[in-house]
Order: sequence, then C-alpha cells, then structure tokens
Amino acid sequence: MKRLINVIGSLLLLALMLTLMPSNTLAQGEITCENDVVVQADDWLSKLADKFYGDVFAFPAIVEATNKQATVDDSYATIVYADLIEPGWKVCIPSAADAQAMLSQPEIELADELYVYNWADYIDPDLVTRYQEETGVTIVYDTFESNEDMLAKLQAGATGYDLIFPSDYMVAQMIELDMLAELNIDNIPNFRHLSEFNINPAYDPGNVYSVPYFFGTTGIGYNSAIIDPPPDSWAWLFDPEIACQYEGAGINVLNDQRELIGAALRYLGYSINDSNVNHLNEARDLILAAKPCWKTFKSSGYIDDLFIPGEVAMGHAWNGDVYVAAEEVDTWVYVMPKEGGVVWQDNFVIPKTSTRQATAEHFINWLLDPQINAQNTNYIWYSSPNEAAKPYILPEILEDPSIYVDDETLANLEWLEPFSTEELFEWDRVWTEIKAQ
Ligand code: SPD
Repeated sequence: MKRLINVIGSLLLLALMLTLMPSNTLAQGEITCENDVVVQADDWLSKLADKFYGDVFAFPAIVEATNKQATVDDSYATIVYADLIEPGWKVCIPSAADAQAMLSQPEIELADELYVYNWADYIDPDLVTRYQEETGVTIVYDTFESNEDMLAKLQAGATGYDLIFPSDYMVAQMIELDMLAELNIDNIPNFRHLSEFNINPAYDPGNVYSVPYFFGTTGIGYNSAIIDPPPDSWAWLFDPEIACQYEGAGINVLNDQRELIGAALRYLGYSINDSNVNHLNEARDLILAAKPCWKTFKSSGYIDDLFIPGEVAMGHAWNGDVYVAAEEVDTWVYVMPKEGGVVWQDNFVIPKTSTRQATAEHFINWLLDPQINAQNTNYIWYSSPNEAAKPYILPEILEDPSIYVDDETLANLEWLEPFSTEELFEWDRVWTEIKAQ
C-alpha cells in the first residue's frame, strides 16, 4: 500500500513538473540531439541501449512528452523516472560530443598517494583497490572510533590526512576551528547527483566545506536467536534489571560520547543534545549503574570482532553495521527504540593541512559516480544520498524503512548539534567520569 502511495506521489510530482516546466528548457546550455526516438514499448530503455554509446546510464538524455511540454534532465533523473516514461514519448539522445562535454571529468594531476581517515567498515575495500588500479594513486587508509577521537588526533598534530569523514555536528565544529579547506566543486561534478534532502545542511550551508557521504541512524542491534523478547526500548541497555539478564550473552555499547550519553539522555526523556549539568549527571549515573552489565565499549570493528563471532548478542549500533552482520548471521536485527534516537550524516571533508586537495576531490567525485556509489551502498548498507545511484542499489536496502527511514520514524529522531565550549567541557567531564569507573 505504501509503495502504491509512493508511486502515485511520484506520478503526481512528475505531472506537476511537466506542467510547470517551460517548453524545451535546456539544463546545461545547448544540446544537439543526435537521435530522436519515439518510445514504442515498455522496454524502450533496453532498445535504446546501443544508442547510448555503451553505458546506458552514463549519458544525458532529453525526454519530451508528446504534448510538447518538454523536460530536460542533465542525465540521471531521466533514469530514476524511467519507469514512468510511456510509449509515445520522445527521447532525445545528445550527440556524443555534447554528452561527453556535459559529463567529462575535469583534468586533474593526481598525487602519488592519498591519506584517508574514515570510520571502520565504511567503504567497500574492492573500491579502494579499484581506484588505486585505475589511477595509480596509493591510498593510505586509517580509521577512527568517534568524531572526538578523530578531532583529538588532528589537534595533537596529525597533519598528514587528505580526506576525512566527520559527522554533521563535527563538520560545524571543524569549520569553527578553521580546520577545513573550501572545496573546489568544479572538481566534483558528480555532486549534482545528491538529493536535496542531503545537501545544503545547517552544519555547512552551501556545502562550502563538506559533501555528504552516507546517512543513517543509531539504535540497537540484537541477535534474535538469543535476545527474547525483542528490545523495543533503550531500557534493554540502560535498565540493569533487563541488561544484566544478558550479561552472559554479552552487550556492546558504542565508544562514542555523543552517541552513548545522548541515548541515555533520550531514555531519561531529555534531548540528545541536552547540556544541562543536572541532566548530564543523571545520564552519567544511569550509565554507571548499567555499565557492569556490559561486556565491551567498541565502535570500530565491532561487526567482525563481536557481532559475527557471537562475542555479544546485543549492541548499541549504527544501522548499516547490523545489516552487514546479518549478511553473515541472519538472526541479527536492527531496531530503533521507541524513545527515539539519532539520525546522522557523515561527510567528505578535506583538512586545510592537506597538500593533495585536488586528488582528494577526484576521489570524492569517483565515489559519487552512481554505479560506484551503489556498489559501496550495497556493501555497507547505509542510506546513500545519491539519487542517481538508486537504480543500482539493492531493493532490499532501498525499501527497508530502517535504512531509508520513513517520515514517521524521522520525526522521532534527533540530529546531533554542535556545542559551545562550555557545553563541550561538561560533556567531556561526564564522559571522563564514565570511562574512569
Ligand atoms: N561502520 C561505520 C559507521 C559510521 C557511522 N557514522 C557515525 C555517526 C556518528 N554520529
């Protein structure tokens, strides 16, 4: 039923766009149509494939309705709505020269190496290998456990990184600290594939310093073969009466202060961003009471080290990671507690200290290619902000409301906000007290 409503919604939206679109508007300058093809049958896409110079999805097309109200797509939007195009419509294939001009990659002299600093388990390793083989650039890869650990390492003098993947609020903090380079968006033409929902975020208006990578949520992962009844509340982690029942089976919590204290605040009925000292102390006491029931604090490598081998049966977790574990042990399930949790977006940024900015931008652009981006999505199971990648993303990812969250779930989630120096001080104090005991 929901799918039907979505399809009807898309049809209405398309009809509205066609009505409002001025006739024969060109999105990117003049385009010469080399072939005009009137769509004869539902399988028009496959019939046109040979006219697209090889890769059917790699070139722009103009789709014109027979009523002469035309819409122009600079490439992939056409494909996203391909199933809405009906027999009788005309598709214009631009000349090879125009297509190439529109989609050509900027010429960039690439560096020999690129130093990347990312979250663990957050890229298909085959893509790293492939980029190295295609370009000759050696990627030196390093991972971090939390935004705070990453920032602390940079502030301690790690100036060698060229590309980093901080979350939303941390981008704002790094901008404030004057740590980020302004991006040369001309080097990232695939930025155009990103959804309106994800670009121009409050933490970096205009995407001056950051480009969205993936977005997701934080909830609870559990092995349904062991944890019964299924968790529906943060109480499964924070109420010792419940959590300690699973002490033997094992519980992991994220080693991430914003996530763990935030979840405790939310369970107590406060905002995930609350910095009231009394509320923070209450969250600390809640965590300290539950801590003896937990086996591990780990936010890096927990899929392979804890979830898959069965070292733990439940964990505070980022959604995609639980789905990756479920590919190996299919009883792992992700759930968002009824009290709500965190929605987040991770980003590409380039630190000011990088000496290989253009190469970093080239790698960002390469990862935003629709098919490459989809391969990455199908490996890490997070929500991609790349609209043009959707035709290549596994339907079980696209259609899962715990990955591409619906509006009802979203309404119960919060984005982590950046803090003032005073607020940071209080959060650090509470985190130190939690880790010390
Ligand atoms: N396994 C990698 C998961 C990356 C998760 N993003 C972190 C968001 C922190 N708020």
